[in-house]
Amino acid sequence: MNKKISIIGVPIDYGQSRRGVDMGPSAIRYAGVSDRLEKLNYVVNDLGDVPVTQLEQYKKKNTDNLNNLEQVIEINENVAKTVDQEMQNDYFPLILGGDHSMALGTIAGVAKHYQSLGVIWYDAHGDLNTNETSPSGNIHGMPLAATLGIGHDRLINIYGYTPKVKPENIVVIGARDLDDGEKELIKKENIKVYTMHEIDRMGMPKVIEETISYLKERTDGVHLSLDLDGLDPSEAPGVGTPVIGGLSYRESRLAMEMLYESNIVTSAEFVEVNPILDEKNKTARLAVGLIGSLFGEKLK
Ligand code: HAR
Ligand code: MN
Ligand code: MN
Ligand code: MN
Repeated sequence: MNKKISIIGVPIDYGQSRRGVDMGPSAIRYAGVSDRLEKLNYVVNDLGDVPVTQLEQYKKKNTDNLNNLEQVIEINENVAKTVDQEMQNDYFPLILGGDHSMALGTIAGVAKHYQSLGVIWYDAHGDLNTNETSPSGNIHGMPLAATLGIGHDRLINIYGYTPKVKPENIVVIGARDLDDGEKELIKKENIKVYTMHEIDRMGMPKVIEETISYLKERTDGVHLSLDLDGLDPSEAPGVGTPVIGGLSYRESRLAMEMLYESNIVTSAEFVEVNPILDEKNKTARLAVGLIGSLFGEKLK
């Protein structure tokens, strides 16, 4: 693994409707992410946060069913540029969120650096809606579709190019709350999805083994996008859209450990940590535990 890491905070909450997720990057820093990585002998460069204007009177619906579109676009152009620059300087970008709409920017910045980027989407949700299929108009439910070039023009063209990722290069893990439009898109584009049903039947080790060999065959870099709501809310309560029946911390940690051993992950983001909804910063601490294991922390 690249021994130089840039931490980039994205305190965005415009992609959804719950207050407090903009404090996610602070909560993860407070839970000790830098120390944890320095103990593993990484050089850690915390760049602080990408600028996000906090308007308390926000929540603007637009006529295209895209809430807070202008803010989401502006912030993500900056995210893309920052991620791109850090990669040019040979740092591994570790991005902390913030709601999942930030993946529009992270993947825009990352994908330029590869011929065929792979994406692991670890999430209770597919985030495969478009403004036409979204039940909420919340952009955090749309970034994965947008990276495929599917959805509203403004969203798909962030950082000036589209598409960013091919549908066969995506693996979704942990899905258990998919909207009808998302299910149709999964079928149409033949996207590889391990729902909780498959994970229960196969077990996490097999799911991750398959994911690794599937992505190794077709990609030259892999971005991990981990939404903390992929975990079960009994363990990770600090998220805006909890869905019961999720992954345990242990399973998730094992997944990260196996990804570390495989050496395929080239960028990562940990998103949707909402300290206002959390219990004693538990969810941020879980995020830090998962980050530690992704970067090679051993239990003995
Ligand atoms: N699918 C629903 C929507 O589009 C809920 C999306 C919730 N998304 C996240 N990110 N928390 O995974 O509104
Ligand atoms: Mn705010
Ligand atoms: Mn998500
Ligand atoms: Mn989610």
